[in-house]
Amino acid sequence: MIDGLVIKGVASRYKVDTADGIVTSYARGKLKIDGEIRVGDKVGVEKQGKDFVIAKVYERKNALIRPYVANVDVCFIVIAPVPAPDFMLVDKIIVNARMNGIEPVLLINKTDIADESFVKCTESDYRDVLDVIATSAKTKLNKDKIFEKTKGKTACLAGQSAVGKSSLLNMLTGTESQETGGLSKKTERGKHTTRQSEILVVSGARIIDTCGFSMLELPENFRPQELVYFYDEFAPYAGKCRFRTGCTHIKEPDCAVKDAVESGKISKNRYERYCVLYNELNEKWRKRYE
Ligand SMILES: Nc1nc2c(ncn2[C@@H]2O[C@H](COP(=O)(O)OP(=O)(O)OP(=O)(O)O)[C@@H](O)[C@H]2O)c(=O)[nH]1
Ligand SMILES: [Mg+2]
Ligand SMILES: [Zn+2]
Repeated sequence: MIDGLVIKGVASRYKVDTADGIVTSYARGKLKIDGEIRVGDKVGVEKQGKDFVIAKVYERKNALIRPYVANVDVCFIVIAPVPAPDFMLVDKIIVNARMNGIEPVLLINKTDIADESFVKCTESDYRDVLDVIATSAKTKLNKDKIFEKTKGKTACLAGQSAVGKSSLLNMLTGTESQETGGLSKKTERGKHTTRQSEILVVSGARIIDTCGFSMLELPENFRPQELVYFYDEFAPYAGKCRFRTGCTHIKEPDCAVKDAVESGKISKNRYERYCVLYNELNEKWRKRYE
């Protein structure tokens, strides 16, 4: 058996990068049934006739459902002025990444066609939340900063269709290896150009191009009270609420988080979306357990 890394998968055929080069491997019966092989998985392959088969999937350090990848260190959340960003989606990706021990980083792409205020407002909303990098696949703005975040690591790109994930990868690799697509004129939505995740190696980093998505759910068993643990910018205030660790920062009196929102220390937009997400989770939890 030789070990390798799954760099792409189409149906049940996988490209596996091994010490002997990239080989095409098929999933063995049970693994195929489980459908449990993802791009980013470390696997063992065995030669079987002309082909290779994946005989083993090694334990993962983490795994995401959207994008469907394993063993990543950094998740670049890509937004652009067009298609219009869904910041609720951004906030959910941040929670999902942090739950899995993955560092989220926000990339504001297409700055070449963005209003200055769009970039400024987004940077200000997310300033104390995560690293924000303004970039453009066209002008290559801050290409170095993106590289700095990926050195020696595995990173995935995540976000809506047509925000420019594949274009950014082409910028980073200096090639045109990734197919890119436009926006549908009628709906101003993406065309879902990328259909499979794929790992590319760029200056000592592994970066995964992924399929765009616009829907994301938090796990079924997510406790609403735990949502706040993934809002790093609330942390400096949370201990000062009247109900300390018991405060959800929604309706409680003498809430230091709400005060910080009022005085502009915490982004109002982020806080309002937190409330919406909390209420959604709460509703689901009640239906399920009461
Ligand atoms: N002006 C401008 N256009 C860009 C930039 N980056 C990407 N685009 C355009 O945006 C469109 C979508 O780009 P893609 O790279 O295919 O987007 P994607 O996020 O990979 O989309 P999916 O694969 O569908 O998820 C293409 O027409 C690109 O040329 C940019 O920085 N500036
Ligand atoms: Mg793409
Ligand atoms: Zn509070």
